Amino acid sequence: MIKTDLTLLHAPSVYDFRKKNIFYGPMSDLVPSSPIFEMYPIGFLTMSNYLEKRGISVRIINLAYLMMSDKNFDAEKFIGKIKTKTFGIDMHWLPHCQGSNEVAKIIKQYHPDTPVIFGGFSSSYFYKELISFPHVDFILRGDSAEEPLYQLMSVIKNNKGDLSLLKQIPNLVWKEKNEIHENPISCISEDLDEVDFDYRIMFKQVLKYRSLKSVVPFNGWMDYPVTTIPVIRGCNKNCSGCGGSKAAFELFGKRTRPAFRQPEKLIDEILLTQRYIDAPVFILGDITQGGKEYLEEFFKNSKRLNKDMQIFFEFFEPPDEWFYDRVAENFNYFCFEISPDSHDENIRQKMGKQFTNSRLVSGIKYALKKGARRYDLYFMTGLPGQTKRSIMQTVDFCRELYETLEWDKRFMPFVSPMAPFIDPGSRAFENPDEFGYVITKKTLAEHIEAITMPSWKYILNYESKSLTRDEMVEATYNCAIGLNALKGRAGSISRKVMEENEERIISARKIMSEIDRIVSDKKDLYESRSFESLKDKAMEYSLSTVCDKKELEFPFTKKNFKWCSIIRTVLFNR
Ligand code: B12
Ligand code: SF4
Repeated sequence: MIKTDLTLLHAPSVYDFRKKNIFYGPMSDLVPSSPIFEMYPIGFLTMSNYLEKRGISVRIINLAYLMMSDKNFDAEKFIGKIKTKTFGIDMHWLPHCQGSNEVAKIIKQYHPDTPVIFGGFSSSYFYKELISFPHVDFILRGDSAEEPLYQLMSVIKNNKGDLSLLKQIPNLVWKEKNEIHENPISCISEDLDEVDFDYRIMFKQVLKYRSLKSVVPFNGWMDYPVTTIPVIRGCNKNCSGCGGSKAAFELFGKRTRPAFRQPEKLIDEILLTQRYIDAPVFILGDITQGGKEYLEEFFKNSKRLNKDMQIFFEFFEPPDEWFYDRVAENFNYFCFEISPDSHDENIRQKMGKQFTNSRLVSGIKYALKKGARRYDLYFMTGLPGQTKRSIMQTVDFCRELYETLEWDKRFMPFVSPMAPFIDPGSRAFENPDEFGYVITKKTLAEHIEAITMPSWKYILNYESKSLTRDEMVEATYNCAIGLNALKGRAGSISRKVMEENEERIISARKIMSEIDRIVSDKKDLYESRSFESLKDKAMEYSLSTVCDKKELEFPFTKKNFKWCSIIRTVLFNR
C-alpha cells in the first residue's frame, strides 16, 4: 500500500453488523444507503480537495461499503495493513457512534502511535465525552473542518512533537498527558468559497490506490450515479428534531447564519461534474433559502448548463410559483421533493414549519403542470404531539391529494419514522418537555449501546407522550401500507412493486412481534435460538421496508460515466 498523510475512514453504523442480529427496520428507507449507513459525508470530498491542493495526500476509504459488499472482507486485517501518518474518522451522523469508535479501537490496536482525528456534527456535540476515550487523539469541532484540518495535518506532518503549535489551531480539541484542551471554534466558513465539490478527486484515488470500492459513495451508486452538490451550510429553519437546524448549528458549531455557495461557483461545479458523469445533479439543501436575488443569480448562471441536464431540488417550504416558472424555463428535466412532515398543520407548526396545506397542494399542482417529472412528499412518524390516529390520517390526506391531482403518477408520498434518534443539539433533544418527549438516551455511551439493540423500537432515543413505541411501530407500518396502495392505484409504482412492498411490510411487522415476544420471555436474548434464527430475515427486511428503495430514484434519462474524460484527467491531470 502507498503511504498517505491522511486516511479518511468511513465506518459502518455498527462495526460488527455482519455478526450481530439487529432489526433496523425502516430507519434508512428514505435515504439511498442501507441501515449500515454506508454513505460517507460529502465533506470527505471537500476536505480531500482542500488538503491535496496544499500538498497533503489523502485517501478516502469507505470501510462500511467494503464490508457490506463482500461478506468475506476482513476489516481488521485491512485496517492493520493501512499505511498512513494519520487517521480521520467521521462520527458525523450519530447512528455511526458504535461503528466509528470500534474502528478507532482497532486502529489503535494495530497502529498505536498513529494519531486518530474525529470530526463531524455528532463528534462536535459529544466532544467532551468523545475525547475521554483512549482511542481518540483529536477532535475538530464545527462544520468547517477544511482549514483546521490542514493546519493540524501540517503540524502532524512537519512538526512532530511540538505540541505548542496545536494551541493555535481553530476548532481543535486535543489532549496532552490526560489533560484536555479545547480551542475555540473560530473557523466558520461564511461563503463556502474555499470549498470545492470536485468529484475528480474520487477518480484520481481509484487509480492511485487501485480500488474503486473504497470511494464508492453508497451501495448501488455505480448504477444510480446521482451527484450531489450542497448549496448551503447551516439552515434558516429550526425544525424541532433536527441536528442541522439553526439552534443546533449554533450549539455545536457556533454558526449563527447559514453560508451559501455562490451561484456562479455552483454552476461551474455542476459543469465540471457533468464533464465526467452524465447523470442527474441533486441540489442539496433548499436553494430558495438564499432569497430572490440569489435565485436570480442562479438562474442567470444556469443558462450555461445544458437544458437537457436532469436536476433535482429539495425544499424546506413550498416555493413561489415564480420559482417553478424559472426552473421550467431553464431545464427540460426536473424533479422536486419536500418534507411537510405531517399532513396536520398544527403538528407541522410544532415541528417548526409554518406553511399551510393549501400552499403545499397548490405548489405541487403548479409544478406538475409546469412539467416536473416527479414530486415527492416525505412524511414522518413520532412527531411532537402526533397520535396514532393522526398518522393514519396521512393516508386520507394523500388520497385526497391524489384525487385533486387526478391520480397523477408523478406524485409520490413516503412515510418513515423519526429514527433511530432525535438529533442531539436539536430543540427537542435539548428541551424534550416542550415537545412532549422524554429523551431516554442522552450520553454518547448510551447511544453506542442503543444502536445495537435488537430492533428499531428499542434503539429509539426518545418516547413520545402522545404515542407509545408500539403504537408508533404499528402506525408507521399501517400508514406505509396505505400509501403503498395509493401509489399502486395511481401507477406511481407498478402492481408488482406494490404487492412486493405490502408483503415486505407485513413480514417486517411479524419480525418485530417475534422479537418482542423473545425479549419479553426475559431469557438471554443472545443465547436464544429463535432470536438467532431471525438474523438473515432481520437484515433482509431492513432493506426497503416501507417502500422499495428504487422508488426513491428519480427517473433517469441518462446515466453514464464519461470514461474517456475520466481517464484523461486521471492520467494527464487535465
Ligand atoms: C445533505 C444531507 C444528507 C444527505 C447526505 C449527503 C452526504 N453524503 O453527506 C443524505 C440525504 C443522504 C442524508 C442522509 C442521512 N442524514 Co443527513 N443531512 C444532510 C444535511 C441536509 C446537509 C449536510 C451537508 O450537506 N453538509 C455540508 C458538507 C460539505 O459538510 P459535511 O459533509 O457536513 O462535512 C463537514 C463537517 O461535518 C466535518 N466532518 C464531517 N466528517 C468529518 C470527519 C473528520 C475526520 C473531520 C475532521 C471532519 C468531518 O467537516 C466537513 C468539512 O467541513 C444535514 C442538515 C443540515 N442542515 O446540515 C442533514 C443531517 C447531517 N443528516 C442527518 C441524519 C440523521 C441523516 C441520516 C442518519 C438519516 C436517516 N435516518 O436516514 C442519514 C445518514 C445517511 C448515511 N450516512 O448513509 C442529521 C445528523 C444529526 C446527527 N448528529 O446525527 C442532520 C444534521 C439533519 C437531519 N436530521 O437530516 N443526509
Ligand atoms: S429538517 Fe428543518 S432545520 Fe433541519 S435541515 Fe431541514 S429545514 Fe433545516
